[in-house]
Amino acid sequence: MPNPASKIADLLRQEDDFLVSAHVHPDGDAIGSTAALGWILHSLGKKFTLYNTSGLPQSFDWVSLPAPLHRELPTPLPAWSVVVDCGAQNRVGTALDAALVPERTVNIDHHISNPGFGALNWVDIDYPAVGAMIAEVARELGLALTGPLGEAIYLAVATDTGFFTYGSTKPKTLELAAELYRNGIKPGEINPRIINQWTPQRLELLAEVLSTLELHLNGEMGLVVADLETQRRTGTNTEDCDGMVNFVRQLRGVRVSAILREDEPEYWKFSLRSNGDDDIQGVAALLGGGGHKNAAGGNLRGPLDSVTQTLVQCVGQVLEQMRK
Ligand SMILES: [Mn+2]
Repeated sequence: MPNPASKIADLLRQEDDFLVSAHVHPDGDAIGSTAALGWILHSLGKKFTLYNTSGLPQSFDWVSLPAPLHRELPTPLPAWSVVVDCGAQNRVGTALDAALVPERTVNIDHHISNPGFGALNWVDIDYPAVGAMIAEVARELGLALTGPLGEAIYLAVATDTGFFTYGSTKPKTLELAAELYRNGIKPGEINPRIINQWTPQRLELLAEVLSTLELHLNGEMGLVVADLETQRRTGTNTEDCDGMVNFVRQLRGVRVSAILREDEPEYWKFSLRSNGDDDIQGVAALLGGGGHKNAAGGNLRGPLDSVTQTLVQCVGQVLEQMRK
């Protein structure tokens, strides 16, 4: 597609009445991209609704939004839906998944699994964050990346790149960060605001989760578990488990780190992390999930023992293939 950012910019300019949604249990890229698109539409004087069935996580309550983030779908559905950071259509949640009209959907994403479920699809895995793609759309529209728009884009890009440490970080990513810094973003203010959002309960959960560490595959895979009982005991929820898998990645010799998070009795969300050339997107795909080369996940059903076995087996299989 010739310059997809300008196609999307044209559509935003020409049409009116948009729904903006990212994936359920939104992370920094999802919230940042939603907010950034909202600010773009606000600048264009468009009618729009920001939507996420999970609502705004407490850790993002400081993010400046041009309109409230609704948990309920508006009826009727706005003329256009812009879906961001969703590798599959059902990532928007059941209500919007059922209501989405493909012919009136714009799909902006950076997941390799994305099948292109919209009328206008911009899927590019070279972007480290959807927020960086939204920045291109803003540029096409002649909007400066300043104020709340700049902040939203910074939130998206900083969080999805692990504060510019992951392999997805490109010279272009750092150039965007430099532009945002020049435009007024203060790293000493915004980074602590993004990072330092933990509750004592969450820290207690982390301690318990890390104590479940098991090493598999001759120490090349580290696995921790956050079961429902531990979440209940510490007064935390699934959202509080976010990012814990990264601590396991820090173990010397570990190539793949994993967390099994119990969302419903014996229904587990697995998240995998790796570094460099260790591509674990294939592991997730084997198990019906998706993601990126170094960060992927999916769901598994069953007792912990068998779910663990399945996951370890698949990781082992993929690591073995990479040795060949
Ligand atoms: Mn993302």
